[in-house]
Amino acid sequence: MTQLSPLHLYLAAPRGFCAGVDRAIKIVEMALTKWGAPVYVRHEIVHNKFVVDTLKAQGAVFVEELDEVPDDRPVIFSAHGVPKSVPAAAEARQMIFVDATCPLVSKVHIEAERHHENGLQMIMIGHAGHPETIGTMGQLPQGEVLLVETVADVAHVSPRDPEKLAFITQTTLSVDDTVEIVAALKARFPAIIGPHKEDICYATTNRQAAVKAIAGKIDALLVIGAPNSSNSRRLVEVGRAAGCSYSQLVQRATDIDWRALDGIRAIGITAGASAPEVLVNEVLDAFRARFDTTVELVETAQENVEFKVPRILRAAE
Ligand code: 0JX
Ligand code: SF4
Repeated sequence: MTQLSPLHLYLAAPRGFCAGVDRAIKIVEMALTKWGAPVYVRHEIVHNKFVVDTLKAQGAVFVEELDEVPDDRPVIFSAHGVPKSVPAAAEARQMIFVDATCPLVSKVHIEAERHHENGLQMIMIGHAGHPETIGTMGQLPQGEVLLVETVADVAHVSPRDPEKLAFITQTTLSVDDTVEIVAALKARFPAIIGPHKEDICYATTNRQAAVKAIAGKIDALLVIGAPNSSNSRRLVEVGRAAGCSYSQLVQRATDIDWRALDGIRAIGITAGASAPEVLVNEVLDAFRARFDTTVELVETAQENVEFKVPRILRAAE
């Protein structure tokens, strides 16, 4: 038998599902129990193909727009949030709908509304076209939320009144990049009001901190997550910025480029907030099959956040 080469595998913690993802998936499962199939879901409930395929097999039907849902079937809005126009359209059609927007995203929506009521225009730090950005910007009338994606964008944004401004952020941004964008905003608009830190959530912050803790010890980092998962992609970038030049996103074990990992002695593994632990285990097993693997858990924080499902589903609990 050939001897397997030794590999030290640092497993980041926290990793994987956050409280908002847990809740969103539970909402779909409970809706299926309560109303039977099909239950429609507007947009991927969370950005993960495995999760979506599992729910599809149970009778969930995923669509991008509300127009694709028949009036007489329940519809769930994804964890990322929706513009105000979406529940309004569902109400107008007298549909049953359940909002699986993460409460930490809803908190940002409420923040934006409060500032708007106080006469402030908003600057949102986020990624153009991402459903959370679309949903958050869609809480206020057109033109009331201006988007900046980078420090460079700050120089070009033109608010109505620089004295009457507040900023909000997407929940899944890079903590370090956002600090720089906020600093640029404050330098250009000293009167701007913002949250204490930013709106980046606990799960995003903790997963990035765990990656930083292992980045200096490893030859390669694999982040389990989907290409359309913003928080997962940020983990890849955080790994790279922290000094691990081979930092890659993989959806599951079959995506791993084993040739690129030839000769490595230490690897880091983490998972985005929408990636299930079953895929982490699949990746660990793939390493165990190819290397004499020692797994070391690197835990930089403990999480005990839990969110209740909406009242309409609680009887099905
Ligand atoms: O693309 P995101 O990271 O915003 O979403 P994903 O991967 O579905 O993660 C969970 C939902 C996060 C909402 O804030
Ligand atoms: Fe909520 Fe944060 Fe998870 Fe997004 S990443 S669903 S904001 S807990």
